[in-house]
Amino acid sequence: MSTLLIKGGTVVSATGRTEADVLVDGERIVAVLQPGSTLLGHDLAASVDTVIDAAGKYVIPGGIDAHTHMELPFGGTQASDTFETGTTAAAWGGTTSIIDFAVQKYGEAVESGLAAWHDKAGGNCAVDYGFHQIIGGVDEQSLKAMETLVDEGITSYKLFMAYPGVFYSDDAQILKAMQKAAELGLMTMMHAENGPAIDVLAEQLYNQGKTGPYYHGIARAWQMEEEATHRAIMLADLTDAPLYVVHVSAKQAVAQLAAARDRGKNVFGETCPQYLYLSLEEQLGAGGKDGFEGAKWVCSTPLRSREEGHQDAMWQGLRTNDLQMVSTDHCPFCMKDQKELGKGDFRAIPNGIGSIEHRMDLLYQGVVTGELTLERWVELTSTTPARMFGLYGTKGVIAPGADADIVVYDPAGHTSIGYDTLPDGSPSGRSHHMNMDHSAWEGFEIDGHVDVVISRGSVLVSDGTFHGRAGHGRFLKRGLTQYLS
Ligand code: DUC
Ligand code: ZN
Ligand code: ZN
Repeated sequence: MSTLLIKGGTVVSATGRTEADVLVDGERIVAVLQPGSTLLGHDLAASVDTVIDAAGKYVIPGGIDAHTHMELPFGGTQASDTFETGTTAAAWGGTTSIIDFAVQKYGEAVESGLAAWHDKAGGNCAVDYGFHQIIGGVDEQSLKAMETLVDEGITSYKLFMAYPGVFYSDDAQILKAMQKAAELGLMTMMHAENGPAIDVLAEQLYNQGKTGPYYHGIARAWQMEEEATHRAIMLADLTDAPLYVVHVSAKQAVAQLAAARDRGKNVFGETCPQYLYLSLEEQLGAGGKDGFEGAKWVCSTPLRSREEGHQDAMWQGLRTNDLQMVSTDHCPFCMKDQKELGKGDFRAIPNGIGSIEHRMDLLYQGVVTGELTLERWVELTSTTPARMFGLYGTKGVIAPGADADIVVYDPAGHTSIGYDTLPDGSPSGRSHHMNMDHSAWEGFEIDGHVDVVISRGSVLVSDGTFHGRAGHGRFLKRGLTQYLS
């Protein structure tokens, strides 16, 4: 077992910051000490195997991305990152744990969906990983199977109010699942969009010849998100089931969450970097309403109008704790052969954006621009995800006994985001590690840099080099949520 001292940095937690040295023995943090401390007369720097100089840098708990989709079969294709490529990209970006979604498809047993996810991820991850369980068909069998999830370390499951005929659950199914979840202590995660109504709107637009990616955003109107969010909250209220609404993008949905929280309900919301920075006009409409470049940014819920102020409302929700977390909903597809499936019909564009590598940086930029405090950055990207999904203590904190998942972040560094070939084929001089043929974040500049990434005491990234390996990441058996009021 090796020992490590991270020396001279500013340790940032969800509640404050302090100058401290962090001592790691094997996989765990064993002490957080006054800078330059000796311990029982030992010169620590001379006694450990490795010293990392963090002077002038932030020392933060490793990022936890609680919403990813590696190798997800979706929209007639499959998300382009494998567990190996996706978790390697995560490590490069300072994310040391992910929670991916195991899928039970309609007609399939929950147990076999889950086993398939263990097969895909086992031995292939560069960082630690857990699972939520998608229940794509709520029936007697899947309700019964939910009873085994807690023992499997899977304490949250996702339902969809969208995608009729694929993952969709109707209100009766949602009610039954929430009753079961309340009994078991499971967190219900909800894709809150009114799918049947959206499908009608999408068909009408298509029949009018409005076939480009821009119309994906028009069909998935904010009213569809607000209505479904409200309905999910009411069903959760009735059943006393804690509710976590994923990928919130409409300001009206935030208002629904805020109102429920003001009534004391255990209702939570996650947003994603794309809903903070990107918009209907600039990205989905890139290349004009009938262009196809906007396909890069087709995701659901959709990017929303900047004119309507949704992005500002997301930042505000993060400040006021009406939204508690930022995950990526990392669901990458290449343009070639994947997004292109929807040329001439936006309904066939696979839904998803790849951001796992950039979440910590993109949110840090919110600190630079004054949207968030440093402490809130740590809380949103690591501490709350750990508490929300039953990992806190082991993950999400720099404290003795916690896993040594640590990022050294340089506020004087710089990160230029992008991919090496621009849409016109010319070189951009930038690269990423996600398995994608483009970047949804081309041209984003970050006034900070992920310098060193440590997972359970192993240095995965330092000096611009990846030292990790597929198979380092372990399955995280999660406990029940630690976030309920
Ligand atoms: N919802 C997700 O959470 N991820 C991918 C697609 C979707 O609709
Ligand atoms: Zn979803
Ligand atoms: Zn998702």
